[in-house]
Amino acid sequence: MAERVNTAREVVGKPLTLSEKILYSHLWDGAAKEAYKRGKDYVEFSPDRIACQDATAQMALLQFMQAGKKQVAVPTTVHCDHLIQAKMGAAIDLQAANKSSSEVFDFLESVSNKYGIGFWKPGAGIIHQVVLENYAFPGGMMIGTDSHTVNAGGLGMVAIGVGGADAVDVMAGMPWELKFPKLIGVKLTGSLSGWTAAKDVILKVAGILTVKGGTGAIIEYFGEGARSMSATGKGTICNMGAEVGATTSTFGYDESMDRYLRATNRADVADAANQVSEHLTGDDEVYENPEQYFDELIEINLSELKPHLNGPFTPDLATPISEMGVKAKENDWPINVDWGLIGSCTNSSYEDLTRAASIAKQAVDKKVKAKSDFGINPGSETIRYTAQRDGLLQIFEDLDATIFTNACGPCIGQWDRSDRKGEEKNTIVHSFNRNFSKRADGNPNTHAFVGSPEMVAAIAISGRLDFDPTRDKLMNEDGEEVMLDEPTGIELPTKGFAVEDPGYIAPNEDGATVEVKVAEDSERLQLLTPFEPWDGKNLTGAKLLIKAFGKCTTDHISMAGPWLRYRGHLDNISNNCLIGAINAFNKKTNFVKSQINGEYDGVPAVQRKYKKEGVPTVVVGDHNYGEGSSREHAAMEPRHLGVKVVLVKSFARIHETNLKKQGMLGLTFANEADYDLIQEDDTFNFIDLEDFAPDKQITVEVVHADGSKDTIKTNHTYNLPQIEWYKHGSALNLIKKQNAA
Ligand code: MIC
Ligand code: SF4
Repeated sequence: MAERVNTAREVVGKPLTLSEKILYSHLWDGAAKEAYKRGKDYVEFSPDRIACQDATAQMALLQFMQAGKKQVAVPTTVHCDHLIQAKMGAAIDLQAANKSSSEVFDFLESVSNKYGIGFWKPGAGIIHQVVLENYAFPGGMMIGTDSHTVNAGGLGMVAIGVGGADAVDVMAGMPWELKFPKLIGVKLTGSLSGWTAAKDVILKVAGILTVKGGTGAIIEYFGEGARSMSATGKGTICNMGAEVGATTSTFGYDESMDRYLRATNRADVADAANQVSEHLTGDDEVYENPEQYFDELIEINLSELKPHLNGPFTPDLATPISEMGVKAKENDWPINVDWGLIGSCTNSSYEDLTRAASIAKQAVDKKVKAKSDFGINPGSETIRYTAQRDGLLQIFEDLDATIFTNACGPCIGQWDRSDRKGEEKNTIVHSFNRNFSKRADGNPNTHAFVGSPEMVAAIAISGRLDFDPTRDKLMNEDGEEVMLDEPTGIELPTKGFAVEDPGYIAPNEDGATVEVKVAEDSERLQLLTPFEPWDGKNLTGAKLLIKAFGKCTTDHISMAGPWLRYRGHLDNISNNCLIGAINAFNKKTNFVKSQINGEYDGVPAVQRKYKKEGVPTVVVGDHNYGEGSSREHAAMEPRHLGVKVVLVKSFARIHETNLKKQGMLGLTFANEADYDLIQEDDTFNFIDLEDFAPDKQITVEVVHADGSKDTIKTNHTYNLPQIEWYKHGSALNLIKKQNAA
């Protein structure tokens, strides 16, 4: 590392940020030879490891199985966490999941066993907590098939969320490509105190940057405030960097990371890190004069930072607790809170549980009954076991909380909510990261607000969204007014972490004889058939499938919740294609006009008819199209159903790459206002696609129903190798061809 960092510093010709040190020391071609232009140059990297979760691993591994390799080329793990529904509590729910998803878990276990992949079984924990506890290390580079892979930035990694096809490249021993990111510096001064938590740092940053402000950038945190926070607190901040579109976020190596590594049985890693610690943080000059080295700089004084709640429906709508009452009234947000949920990869550490438990305990001691229901998802079996031993879970249970499985649960719509079934307007608060419409319970009228675990606990106890624990009193069972004291936390368990069965299964050394079975008639798994290559011609006569209005996240394009069932079966999951997107012409979801017969129907049905008739189609969208998840289903489904082009104002990073990998044409309006020209009965001709080349615009004739025509320009970001993916029909088709050669 020292050698590579020093060479990079010479080549770049100035002091380096931590992000640059990690990026330049992981170049595929070895030591740096040139300085890359941020936000411009595509660079090939060589990540140290890969992490996959059950909902995305199915498609990733189905693709890897086609690549013709015997073993994965870099250490890889699969984590079963998304497919477990929260309903009755951990014991019953886990059993139910093991039964209902056994086919998928067995598939993942056997593929992992065959190809040398470590397997974490259902109940072992949420991918990003398990990775932080076992695999993340300072100065490393990791990719993962989940957007919150970035959580590992809490241990000073550059960890990046990708689609499965990107992971397959690296599993197959090829480089991983990324546009060299821009760098946003966040200087943290002061220190956290009182009700303010690490979560509030990122809730504040989200308010500043908005859901797309971090696109194409790494956020690097530094300053005394950064050093004063725990490693898991740093993880929380990095985790939610995904919510501002950031490529990843990171922190320089410090004592909190040393402590965390030792507490998680990795003294060897801590010792090794201490030997090269100067390379595991930004150069002094950078942090002294950050404005000279970062593309953008934000400064936050932790001592002045107030606790926030973000939401509803978007994670960047930040409101300080003290202003919530007024704002909720203005916006008619329901004040009564039905549920307080603590968990998700972003806030399910031991420290998080202790801070929330310190509030819950006061409620018990001061005889205040919790007004809202309480649900807890511990981050890992290690955390759960330790929290149980230390009496933390009992405290929540004394408040009638339900302890759900160590898994994603309600965070991804795996929640059989007991209290409400319809579409009633209601409010929940949670310590998760995302709060898009319908996400937790499928109800479009559930107003979900994101806060720190301790704030969620306080609000759930009060039952009110406008409760400000620094000011407001609660009435206890004896009719006395009481106040909640500030939360207290324990960074790492004083008696150490403990666990009986962490839930890990190591792969066979030689997997050659392991058989992977996919039943022919399975409704959950389907072997892939390659996408058709491009015929090299201009695309003409393409019809508009849908013009999506406003926010169109991956949850709108390929919903999770009940649909997680079909993540391994491309044809079946395609029945959810774009069903959450709002049709700009009638403001309805899943209701679009077919130009074949003039009738309105659901998006998948209309598109399947176009496919049958051999009619190419186009999807049009707004800004930050494909925000949110890394799920490549959002790109594969339209591709499978015969959509040829996705034309939008702007893309979220992972989704744009996913489209390219799957052989789709992803374009952006050169002139944003041209979005307004698109009408319901439009036909599109891409008249110079034959000359598809890097940095060259593509011209589109938009022919309207009355015969009139607008000719518009569109941009794209394909480089030469990516154009090869397009030509071959997908990146995987190209890999297969190369491996066969
Ligand atoms: C999410 O938080 O949206 C998910 C579910 O973890 C996704 C991955 C998926 O869709 O399987 C993500 O963040 O990438
Ligand atoms: Fe799971 Fe939620 Fe984290 Fe995604 S954000 S990995 S669904 S806990």
